[in-house]
Amino acid sequence: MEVVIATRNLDKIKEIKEALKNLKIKIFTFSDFPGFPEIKEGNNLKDNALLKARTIAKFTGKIALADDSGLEVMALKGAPGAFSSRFAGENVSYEDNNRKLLSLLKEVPLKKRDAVFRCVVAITDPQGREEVVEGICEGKIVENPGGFQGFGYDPLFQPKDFKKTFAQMSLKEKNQISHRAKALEKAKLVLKKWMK
Ligand code: ITT
Repeated sequence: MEVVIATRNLDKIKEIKEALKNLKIKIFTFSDFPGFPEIKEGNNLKDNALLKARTIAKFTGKIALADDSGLEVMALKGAPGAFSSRFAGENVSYEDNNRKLLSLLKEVPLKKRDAVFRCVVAITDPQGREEVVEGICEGKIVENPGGFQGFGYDPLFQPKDFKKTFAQMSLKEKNQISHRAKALEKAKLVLKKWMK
């Protein structure tokens, strides 16, 4: 079975490849397909994931797996959510987004800094078969960035029942508990079913 990961985000690709490594599938990425489309996203994780997967399945003629994910901060009424990659503006760095988040939470005490990482994964094939699965990881936003692993908001996110941030965990550790890992566990079941 052949599956294309419908993203240009190298950090996501790394985590997705690691999570799917013991499935018997051949994984393709954007670098295998010149002209891989850029997809304009909206404000809803499920719609975005489906749009990315559909577009890439159509473009490549293969099964596509797309991830749309975001961080929902309770004290900010669920922001940045689907706007997580664009929180500080278009084409900003992870650091710009982290700086904005910390500055908005400056006056908020630790016990009110609850947050949820959410990941929606859509799997589609060129014939129009589609499945959508979701994973979440609860935690809080720390007051000072910690760690250098991972990507995005990882230095600011401390999962529940852990004393370190995602950025202080190895890829293997993060991939046991993260929102993406949980969604991909379900996605694996879908792919196994489609293999039959
Ligand atoms: P694609 O659309 O090409 O998949 P993207 O980076 O634009 O790439 P999203 O629209 O899904 O992807 O935005 C996800 C953003 O949410 C990402 O850029 C990070 O800022 C944040 N994010 C998602 N998962 C994360 C994780 O595991 N750790 C840290 N930040 C994460």
